[in-house]
Amino acid sequence: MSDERERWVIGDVQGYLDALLRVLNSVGLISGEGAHSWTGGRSSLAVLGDLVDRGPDGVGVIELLMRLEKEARRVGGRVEVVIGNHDILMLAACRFGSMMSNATGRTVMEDWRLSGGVASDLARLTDAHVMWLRDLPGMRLEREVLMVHADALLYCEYGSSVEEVNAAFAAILHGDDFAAWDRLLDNFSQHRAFLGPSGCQRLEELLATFGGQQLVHGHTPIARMTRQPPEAVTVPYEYCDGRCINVDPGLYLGGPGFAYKLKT
Ligand SMILES: [Mn+2]
Repeated sequence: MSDERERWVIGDVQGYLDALLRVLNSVGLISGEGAHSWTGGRSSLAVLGDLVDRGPDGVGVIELLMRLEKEARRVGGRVEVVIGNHDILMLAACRFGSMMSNATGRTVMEDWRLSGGVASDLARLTDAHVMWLRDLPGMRLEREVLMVHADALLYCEYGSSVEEVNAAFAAILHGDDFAAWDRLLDNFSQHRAFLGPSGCQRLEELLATFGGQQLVHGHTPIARMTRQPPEAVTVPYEYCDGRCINVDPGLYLGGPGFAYKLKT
């Protein structure tokens, strides 16, 4: 078991449990056949949301992370997950499936299916999975690294500190205000907020608001930003002078996946 304290980040898993297992194995955070237990010691793993949809085994991803979270905690390590729009959309499909979205004009269930919702995930979703998902924060800040799912400014609409945003997310995800769920999902349709002529300025404003010297995000496949072939994406995409780091491997586009070790 590793005794070093390393900090690892993994982007959008999207139901590709096999890829997640392969990547975690390759960096020594898990090992073993079948059981795949935590061997990361006191290291930490952050997973940046969109655990489900598109890939075949979203619930398998949730169950693995729930278990590794406990195993890591027992030995002084940590597994920390932030929530992504696909996770919220699956929860919404489970809870408000027949409601009509104001933003899309379709039922939530139709929106979820069109976004790659996997019927067997919804069928296997238990109360324990739902409770775990709706308690996930929207943002994390640790040792000058701000971690979120989306390269979007939506977080600013929910508060001006990490704690405020996470409390606002929790209030929505624990509540019955469908319009607030619908608005939250619609807000996640933004991508690429930190690219383009004012992108780095927007990044500086986000970091000034929430803290941190660096933002790590997923949500927009790296291949879509860099126009690389998806299967060639094996490292994060760093932009804004290394202050912004995209870790979305684009697994559903054919990316092999990777884990990123934070330098700090
Ligand atoms: Mn996303």
